[in-house]
Amino acid sequence: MERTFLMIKPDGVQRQLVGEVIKRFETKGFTLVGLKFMKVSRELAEQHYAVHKERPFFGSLVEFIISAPVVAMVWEGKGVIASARKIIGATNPLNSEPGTIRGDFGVDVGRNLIHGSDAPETAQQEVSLWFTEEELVSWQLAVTPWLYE
Ligand code: IDP
Ligand code: MG
Repeated sequence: MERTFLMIKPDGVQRQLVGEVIKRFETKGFTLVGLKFMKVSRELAEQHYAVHKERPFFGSLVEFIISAPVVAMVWEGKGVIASARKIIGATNPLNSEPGTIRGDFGVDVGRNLIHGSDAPETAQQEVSLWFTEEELVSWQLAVTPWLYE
């Protein structure tokens, strides 16, 4: 079963959208396997966004991520990596479709509420960057037979 890393960014926490965001992944039918509420260290933020190191927004992005608490999560399910990206919406909330998290709640690209891994390789990297094996819980939803044929 596929796993992905999601992070409700400081703006999502401050906007009090934690419950709303979790609800969207729960009601879709995905399974929560890891969750922590935390202040992010500069080192972790820089590692997480290392791919963007040369971009002009890298400095302000890291400052923003470490500025206030985030909710780090791992979700599991069939096709969860690509599906979560659809549920989240396009990077710039002004281009995100209504019905997506960014489309429904955001305006600015630097305040786009939530991160989601973009591919199987990055999902694996990000899950192990943010969580230890012991912090992840293997379990099965009781409704599994009603979600999967
Ligand atoms: P993603 O979060 O949709 O995967 P990426 O291109 O990987 O988007 O960029 C990572 C994060 O960097 C974005 O979510 C956004 O917060 C920030 N970002 C991306 N492009 C810009 C920009 O042009 N200006 C300011 N911030 C940006
Ligand atoms: Mg990205």
